[in-house]
Amino acid sequence: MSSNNAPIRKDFPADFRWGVSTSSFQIEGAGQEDGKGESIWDRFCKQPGRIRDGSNGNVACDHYHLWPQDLDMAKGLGVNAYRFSVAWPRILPNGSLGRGAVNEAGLAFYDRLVDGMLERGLDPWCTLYHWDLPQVLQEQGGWTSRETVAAFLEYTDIVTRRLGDRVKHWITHNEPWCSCMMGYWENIHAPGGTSFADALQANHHVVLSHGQAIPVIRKNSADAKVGITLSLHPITAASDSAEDLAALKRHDGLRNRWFLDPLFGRGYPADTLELVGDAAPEIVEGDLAAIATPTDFLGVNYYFPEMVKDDQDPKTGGPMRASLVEKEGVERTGFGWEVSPQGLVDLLTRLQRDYNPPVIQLTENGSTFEDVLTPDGRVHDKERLSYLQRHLAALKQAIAAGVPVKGYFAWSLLDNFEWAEGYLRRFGIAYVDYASQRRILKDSGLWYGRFLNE
Ligand code: IFM
Repeated sequence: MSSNNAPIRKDFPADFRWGVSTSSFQIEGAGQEDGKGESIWDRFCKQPGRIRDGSNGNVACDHYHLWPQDLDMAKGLGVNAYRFSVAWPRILPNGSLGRGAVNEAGLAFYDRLVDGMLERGLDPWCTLYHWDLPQVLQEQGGWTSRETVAAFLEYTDIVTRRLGDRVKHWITHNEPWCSCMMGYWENIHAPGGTSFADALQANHHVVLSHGQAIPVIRKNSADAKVGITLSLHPITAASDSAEDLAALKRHDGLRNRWFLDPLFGRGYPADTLELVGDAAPEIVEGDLAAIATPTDFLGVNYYFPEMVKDDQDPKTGGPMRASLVEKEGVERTGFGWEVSPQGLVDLLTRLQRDYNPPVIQLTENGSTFEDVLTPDGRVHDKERLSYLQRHLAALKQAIAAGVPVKGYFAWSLLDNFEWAEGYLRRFGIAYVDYASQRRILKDSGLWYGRFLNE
């Protein structure tokens, strides 16, 4: 899309939220500072071969110290909302009160950060869990243990008591698929496991902790809006054959419905439960009702669509007996993810049709490409710019079709620690020169700023 037919801000409702999205472990650094405890990602990074470039989050973007300039940059862009997450091990280095005291210095950091946002006219959107579980809790099973739910509620109570007067948007969890499936089953993320049953049990506890945290947040943060963020994918079948269409339904069951159905009060999808068999999570009476506690919004992170075909070989087809098909000739990001603005329209309209959430917030959307800092001191990231423009055009289309999307948060403000990929992937609309910690708005960031200030 040329910038001539790029969307303009006035195409969107006047009260639309425009934001940037970040997370604690990916940008903060200060890995051992001010009493912070070890997280599962600190531990994971120490295991040889886990992180592609052998890096860790010890320094990252040094946002722990450079946050004033990062917030200045966000303000300069013209966003009115800023999404960040709290690092649990900064608040409870020992995971829970039973094991040790609250770390005042950790709370004080988020006090400063939130005050800094408010001073700059940025509405703070706080994610409570963006994957950095205290390592001590992992030692008792991490999210596979029901005790971690209790610890999360304690942590939520502490954070929302402290920040709840100023933070009015809370996201309990970011992308349970990634923290549970990629962490406990696919062996890609911390803590690094290979058990499907563990992943499903961990996920059950994650969504249970979400539901049980909602009243705690509401108690401590008057008039707060509370939600959860899921990574969701529009899925198509490789052909119209009955087999591939059935594979689509099975894959969608685990990828999307497994999360959406219980949150929207339908329990786990029966067809998927049957397929997971003995790996199904242990569910205690009352859990499903807690998980379905009404929220104010559904947070959606959209990156790419998927195509699947029938595959009855358990080695390649997995428990859903479906495998991914690489589409040929499609545009892809540096990660190899398909670029599909239409996928965003398809996903959002499907969510509205099948689940009818009161409000959807697009809490992440972005892309990684090989960025080059050129001699003119700029990063001419024309692919990311085009990605951003076309996804905003798609968003406009979805809103026109009646989907209640009320906010868009670009992932991410800064290049950062991209989990198992280390610093090899740059998602920022601002380039980070890690050696000097200089930030340089890329062309995509400069355009986002112009778009917001039009
Ligand atoms: O960097 C991640 C983020 O932490 C969660 N959502 C997807 C992003 C890109 O992979």
